[in-house]
Amino acid sequence: MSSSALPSEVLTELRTSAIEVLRDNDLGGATRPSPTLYPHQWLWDSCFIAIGLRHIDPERASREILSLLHGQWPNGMIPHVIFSGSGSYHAGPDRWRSDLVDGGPEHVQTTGVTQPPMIAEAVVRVGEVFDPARRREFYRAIYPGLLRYHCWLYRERDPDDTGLVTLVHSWESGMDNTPAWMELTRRAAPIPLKLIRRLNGDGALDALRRDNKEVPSDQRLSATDLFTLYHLVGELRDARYDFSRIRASRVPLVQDVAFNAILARANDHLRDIAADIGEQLPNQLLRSARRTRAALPTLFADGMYWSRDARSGRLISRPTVAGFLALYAGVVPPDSVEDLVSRMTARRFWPAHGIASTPTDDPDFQPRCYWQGPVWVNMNWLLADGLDRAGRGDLAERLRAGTISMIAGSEGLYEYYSPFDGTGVGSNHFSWTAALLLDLLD
Ligand code: 9WN
Repeated sequence: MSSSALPSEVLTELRTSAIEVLRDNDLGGATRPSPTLYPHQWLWDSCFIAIGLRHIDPERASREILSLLHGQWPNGMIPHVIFSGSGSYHAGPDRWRSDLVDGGPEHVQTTGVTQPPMIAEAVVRVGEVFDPARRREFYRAIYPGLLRYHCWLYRERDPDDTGLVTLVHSWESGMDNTPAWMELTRRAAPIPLKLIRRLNGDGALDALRRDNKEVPSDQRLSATDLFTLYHLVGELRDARYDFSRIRASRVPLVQDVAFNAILARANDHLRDIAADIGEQLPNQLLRSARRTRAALPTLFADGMYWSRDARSGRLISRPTVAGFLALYAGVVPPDSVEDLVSRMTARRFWPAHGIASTPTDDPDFQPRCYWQGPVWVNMNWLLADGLDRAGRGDLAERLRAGTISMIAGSEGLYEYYSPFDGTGVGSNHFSWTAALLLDLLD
C-alpha cells in the first residue's frame, strides 16, 4: 500500500467508490471505460482495469484480459476498441466498417488499429495473485493469442526491422491530441478543415460533434483536430488497414516513444510468461525484442526521449509525458537517470499533482484539456513503476501518494486531472482511475 497521509476512513471510502465504478461499468466479460463517453471495450483500458480488478476478483480480472482475444483479427492484431456495449460512441463501428475488410474480425465489430501493448504487464500482474497452478492455466489460455499479437506488431508495423513499430493514428498511441502527434496530424488535414480552422476556429464544427454531450468541448480535443482524426480513419479504411497500403497514403506515421517503451517491457513479460509454461519465444521475436531495446536510445536527444516522424526520419521534439516512459521500459542508462528524473520533476512537468501530459510552458498547454496538459492516473502509475526499477523508489512513492490524494481531493473518479489544482476533468466514473486507485491502495 502506498504511504498516503489520508485518514483510513477516507481510504476505505475511496476503495468502496472504486469498486462501485468497476461494478457499474462491467459489461459482462469486459469493462467499459466510462458509462457515457466510452460504452465499449478499449485495449489498454482493459489492461489497467484488470490490474485493479485482481485485488477484488482475480477470476474476473483474468476474464477481462482474455476477452480482448475475442476481437483479435486473423492476422494477429488486437484492436483498440471492440464494440461490445450498446451505447453510442462518436467513432463507432460505422466509421471503421471492420465487417467489410477481408481478414477482419470474425464475430464482432472492431476498430482497425491497435493501442499500447499493455496486455503482457496485466497478465503478469494478475498471475501474481493466482497460485502457481491457476497462474499457469491462465498463462496457457492467453499465450497463443498474445504471442500472435506481438508477432503481428513487428511483422506488420516494422517490416524494415528497425526495432521500432510504427503507429498510423494518434488513437493508437492512446494520447489522442498530444502536441507531438497533432503537429503531424494537423498537416495531414484536408484543405476544407484547414480553412475552417483558420477562418472560424472550432465554432462551426463544434455543433456537429457528438463527443461533447457529456464532457464540455474545452476539456476534449478541438473540433478541427477531432474531424481530422475522423478523416484519417477514412484513409485507413480505404487502405483496408493494411500497412503496405497505408504507407502509400498521406497518413502520419510515427515511431511512438511511449508505445515502443511499453512494447519493450511487454516483450520481457511475454518471455517470462512463456518460460513459466515451458514455451520459448520464436527466435525472430527474440531478435525483434532485442532490436527494440537497442533502438529506443536512438530516440534520445538533448536530454529527452522523443517520438520519430517515420516518414522524414526526424525526431518530433515536442516535450510530453510520453518521453519519460523510457524509465518504464528500463532503457535509461544508470548515469542518465538523474538527469531525466530532474526534467520530469521540474515544475513545468510536475507543478503539484503528478506528471502533466504536456508541460505548462508549452504553447499548446491547457490544464483541463485532455492530453494537452492534465495529469492521467495511468501515466503516474507507469512512471512510478519505472522509477522503482530505476532505483528511485522514494520518488515512486511520492508520485503514488500524490496520485491518491489528488483523486481523494476531487470527489470523483475522473478521466484526468488539472496538474495545478487537481480538479477532476473529462469523464467521471472512469474505470482505469478506479482500478489503478485500487492497485495503489492495496
Ligand atoms: C479514442 C478510452 C480511451 C482511452 C484513450 C483516450 C480516449 C478515445 C476517445 O479514451 O480516447 O480511443 O474517443 O477520445 O485518449 O487513451 O483509451 O478510455
